[in-house]
Amino acid sequence: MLLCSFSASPGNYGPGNYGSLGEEVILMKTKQLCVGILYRVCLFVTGLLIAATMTETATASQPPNVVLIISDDQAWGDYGFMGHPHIQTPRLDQLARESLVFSRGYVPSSLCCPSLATMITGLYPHEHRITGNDPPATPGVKGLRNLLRDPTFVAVMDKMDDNIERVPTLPRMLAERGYLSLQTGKWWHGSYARGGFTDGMTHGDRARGGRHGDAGLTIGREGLKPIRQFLDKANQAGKPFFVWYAPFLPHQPHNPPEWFLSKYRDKTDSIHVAKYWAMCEWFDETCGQVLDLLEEKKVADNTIVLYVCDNGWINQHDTSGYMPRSKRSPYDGGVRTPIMIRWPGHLQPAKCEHLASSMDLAPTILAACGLSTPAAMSGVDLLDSSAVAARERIFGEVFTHNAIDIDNPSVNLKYRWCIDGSWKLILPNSRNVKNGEIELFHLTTDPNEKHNLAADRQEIVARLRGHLEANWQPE
Ligand SMILES: [Ca+2]
Repeated sequence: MLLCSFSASPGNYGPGNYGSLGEEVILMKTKQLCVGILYRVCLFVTGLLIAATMTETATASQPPNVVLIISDDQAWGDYGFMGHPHIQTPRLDQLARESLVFSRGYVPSSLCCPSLATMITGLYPHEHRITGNDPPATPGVKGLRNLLRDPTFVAVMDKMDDNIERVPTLPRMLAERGYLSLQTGKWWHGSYARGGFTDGMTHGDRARGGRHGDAGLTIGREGLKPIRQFLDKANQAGKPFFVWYAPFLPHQPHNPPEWFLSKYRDKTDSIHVAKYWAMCEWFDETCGQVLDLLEEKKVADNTIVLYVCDNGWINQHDTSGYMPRSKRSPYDGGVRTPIMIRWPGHLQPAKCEHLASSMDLAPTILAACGLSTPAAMSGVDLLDSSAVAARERIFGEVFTHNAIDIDNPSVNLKYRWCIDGSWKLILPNSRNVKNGEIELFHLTTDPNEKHNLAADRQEIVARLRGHLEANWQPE
């Protein structure tokens, strides 16, 4: 526009600027020539500007790609950016500097299968009905290896897996906007296709070890080739993509490469703890490799990266196992996780102290990708700051590891919990927790949940209990 205005100005070519007729004629011809050239230049530049505008519009209307990074069995504080004194997570620290970080993030359920099912559906376990990792064991058949060969057990597994086809999932919903979706890592519901992914690693064949990821569990531990190939495929197809990156990390087996383990051997007197810490750094390295891949393929600027962990893990001192107040428990060691969202050009990096839940991931992704959120999803769009600030409480529910009844979540329930501001209520279900007691903690002053205030603050117990009953009343 500036060039056009300049070339249309008559002052530069006015006759009063020249001394003789001959000169004037020459100058007039020169002027006409110049005007002609400038006119063409103008048209060319205008064309370029229109083309550039159209390109911008096309880019703006191109839905963003989505990468969901899911840690497996890692406590909420076990990152550099969350303040751990020894564990080094340089790549996730960098992601945190570039992201909207919810340091008070939670998952409703502190066990892998129901937790992941919540992320991909935006539903509570009592809603998607996937409450445990496995169905009830067949009487008389002992050991998972034998159970996976038992036709009765496998038939019940398949029936339990049907639940994922009964509910909307992110890949199925994103497909409505033309997305290609890739499953890598953990996946509990048979083939990746049952969740609506267009591409994936997990075959789900029980005869070949299908249970919680099979071939998918090599991702990260053995490189990222399937993701690299998928990004090329999406690029060639000209389609937006969704990547589910749920590696078997830092999950057991805790067998970190020696170059990581050597950094932690002298940081603790427990080799088991040192190995877990090294696993956290190994996982961090693979997250960095995923982010590098986005840069290499030049898609990072139009890709939303979300981060969450499926459940906590506090390693025991004397063995490679978890402490009671971590995985499978309703305590923060089991259900709390940082949640991060990076979206270059759309989201200012910041730290948010409001509550967040993995229930929010699906609504957040759908909104960012221009899709409406099904009414059944009760989470909020985490990019809607007013909705985040307005929410007063979040809920969770913890079930038995093996479902007792695959059709009725109430039968499998162990605990419900609610966080309202700084207060956290844990309500045991007497059906599956013998001699359990109601617990109330003030997380701000008692982050390790050591001081049960339920007896002293019964009015708060009653209030939070009312909220829990309003959210879900088990049978
Ligand atoms: Ca897990």
